[in-house]
Amino acid sequence: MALPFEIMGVVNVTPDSFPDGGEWFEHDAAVAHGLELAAEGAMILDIGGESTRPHALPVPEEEERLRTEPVVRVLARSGATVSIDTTKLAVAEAALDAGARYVNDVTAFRTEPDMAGLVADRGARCCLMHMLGDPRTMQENPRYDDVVDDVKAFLTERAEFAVKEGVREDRIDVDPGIGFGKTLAHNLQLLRRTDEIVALGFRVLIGVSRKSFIHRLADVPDPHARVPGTIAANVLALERGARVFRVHDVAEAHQGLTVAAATLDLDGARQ
Ligand code: HH2
Repeated sequence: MALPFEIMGVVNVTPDSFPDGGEWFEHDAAVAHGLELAAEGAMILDIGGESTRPHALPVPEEEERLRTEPVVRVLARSGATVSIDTTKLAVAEAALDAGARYVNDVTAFRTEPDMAGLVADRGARCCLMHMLGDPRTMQENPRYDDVVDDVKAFLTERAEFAVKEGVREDRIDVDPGIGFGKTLAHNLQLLRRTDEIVALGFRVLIGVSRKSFIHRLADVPDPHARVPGTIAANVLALERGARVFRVHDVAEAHQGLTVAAATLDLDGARQ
C-alpha cells in the first residue's frame, strides 16, 4: 500500500558535507549507501556533490558533475526516484540524462533560472527551498518581519516563476529550508507553523535531519546522535501536513513516520 509520506534519503558524494562528509565520497560506497537507503524505505535518493553547510567552499561545475553523474546512473536503475541536489544547470542536466527525475535546488532556481525550463522540458519533479542569502553568509544575523510569512511569500514567488517557465504545479515541492539563514527561534516557528506553508497548496518537504538546532535544543554535539530529535521534528511536521522528509537515517525515520501516520489515521497509513 502506498504510504501517505515519502522519505528522501541523503547520499552526499562530498568530502566535506555536514554531517557525513567523506563517508560516501567513493563511487562504490555512495552507490552501496544509496541502495541501502532505498531498501530501508527511501522512495527518493537525493544525490549531492557540493556541501551547502555554512561557510562551505563552492565546487567547480565539472568536479561536481564527475562526483554525481556516475552515482545517479547506477542508482536510477534501482527503482527509486533519483534526485540531484544541485544549484548548477549543467550538473542537473547531466543527472537528468543519467536517469534522475527530481531536481532539488536549494536556491529555488535563483542561481540558474534556466533550471526551471530544464525541469519543465524533462517532466521532472523539483523542490524549491527557501534560503536567506547564500551558504557563506546565511547564518550572519538572519532577520525577518515574520519568518513564516516571509518564507511563504518567497516560496509563492518562486513557484509562480517555475509555473511560468512550464513546470507543472503538481510536480513542485516547497521547503522552508530549516537551518538555511535561520535562528533557532526561526526554525521552531517554521516547524510549528508548517500547516501555513502546506496551505500554499504544494507538497511540503522538510529537511531537519541531524541539523544543529537539535544540538542547540538538546545538547547533542555528535550529528550522528541526533536521530531522535530528527524523528520528533519530522513527526510533528507530518502532523501539520508535510509529506516529504529528507533524512540521513532512513530506517529510523521510516519507522517513526509509519507509526505516526497510522496513529493520525492519515490516508494510506497501515492499519
Ligand atoms: N538541507 C541540506 C542540503 N540540501 N535540500 C532541501 N530541499 N532541504 C534541506 O533542508 C536541505 C537540502 C543540508 O544537509 P546535508 O545534505 O546533510 O549537508 P550538506 O549540504 O553539507 O551536504
